[in-house]
Amino acid sequence: MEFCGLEAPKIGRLGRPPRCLGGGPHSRLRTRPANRKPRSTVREPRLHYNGINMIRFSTAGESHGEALIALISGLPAGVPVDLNFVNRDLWRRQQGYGRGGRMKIETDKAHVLSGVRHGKTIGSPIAIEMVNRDWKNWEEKLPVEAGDAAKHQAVSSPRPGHADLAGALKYNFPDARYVLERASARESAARVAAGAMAKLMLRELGIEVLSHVIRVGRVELEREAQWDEIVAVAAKEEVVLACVDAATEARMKEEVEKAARTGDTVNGVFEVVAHNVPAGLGTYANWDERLDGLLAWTVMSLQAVKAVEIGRGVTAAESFGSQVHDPIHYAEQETGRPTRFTRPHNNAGGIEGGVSNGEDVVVRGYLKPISTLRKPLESVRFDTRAKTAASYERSDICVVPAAGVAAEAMVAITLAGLAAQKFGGDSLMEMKRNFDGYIEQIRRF
Ligand code: EPS
Repeated sequence: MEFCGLEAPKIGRLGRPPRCLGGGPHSRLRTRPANRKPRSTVREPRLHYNGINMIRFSTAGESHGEALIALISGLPAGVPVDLNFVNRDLWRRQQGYGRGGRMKIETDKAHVLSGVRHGKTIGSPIAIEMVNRDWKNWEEKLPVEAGDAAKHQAVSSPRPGHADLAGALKYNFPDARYVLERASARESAARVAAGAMAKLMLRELGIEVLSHVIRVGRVELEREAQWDEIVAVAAKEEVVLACVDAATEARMKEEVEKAARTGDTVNGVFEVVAHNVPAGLGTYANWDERLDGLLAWTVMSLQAVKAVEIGRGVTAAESFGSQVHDPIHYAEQETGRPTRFTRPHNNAGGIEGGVSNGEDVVVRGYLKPISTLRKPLESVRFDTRAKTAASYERSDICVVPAAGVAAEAMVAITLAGLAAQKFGGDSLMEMKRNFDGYIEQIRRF
């Protein structure tokens, strides 16, 4: 059978056949008499269903604009939507020792505009709005209409490390105000809202995604964190630095205090762990479908993330192979997981050959320190080019726990995209049936 001029794909890895870009079996081809040749021999392009495209998501909104918007589509119908769960993640992103004054103004809440009815997804795009409470203080300074130019609050000397200079040059802005409005990490609140939706889908497949902090400045967690400890950190009602070890967390806090005292900033490293990920997400078959590559891209896209590590990738580079690779064992008894293959450790971070291997998927993000310094670095004025100090306006001193929550969202969206690709299904029931069948297959392997 022909499908968009190509051989029809088997319902298998993709779960459902791709829709056509017009002219497919649902339109003209079906009504064309069997003996008539197609009008054109040019093959229709096949939709590229990679992990990112299957679940599409985007955000809109500026830091001091009226609202942030998250748009996510591709989730199957029937996923229960618990708004408390979404709002809890939004709250978690606002927490942490070293957060700035803005977090005292905002109480981020998801206002779902579409795609959810009677508490469940309906398969349509989900739009979520989060109002910026601070907008009322900026409405006159940053109006949508022309407004009064005298009220414009210019950012007149670019901050080293921020998008200010590169953005102003690129968009031909006379100052950096519009640049920072969109480049600000405030945008990550919208990612968290979309990511919570992806997490809700993953939760139906038994997959959970959480994060914790493993380094602030020079203070590092010097042991492995257990999944239960990470769960406990995420459940706390008071977030300090989201470290699983209290003594280390106290020393991390001192690092932030040191930065605060000296008008400086400090960041560190978060670790995202995706628990219960089945083997087989992502593939080595094509470079742009490798799970590690997709995670590196999506986590690196977060503000201030300057390096991404999968498992113990950094230490692996300075170690012998015998010390790094995770030996493969086989359990005689049921393990409570789909497979009886076990590993004594997980240096690979749950990914081998760009494919999840059944262990926890572990991704670390390395954050540069926030570039807005109370004791600013050297810069020049945009207008006169005269030497001056970089602009300063209210900012954070340390955001590692918050960035970890934002990275959870990016990991969840990436995994949900690959799960939707592998298991398919327009309804959750259909997706779960395919998922359960696959889990049974790897259990019996
Ligand atoms: C942020 C909101 C921002 C900053 C911070 C992150 O609010 P404001 O600029 O009004 O203080 O606190 O943004 C940055 C770190 C940055 O570099 O722009 C948030 O909601 O996370």
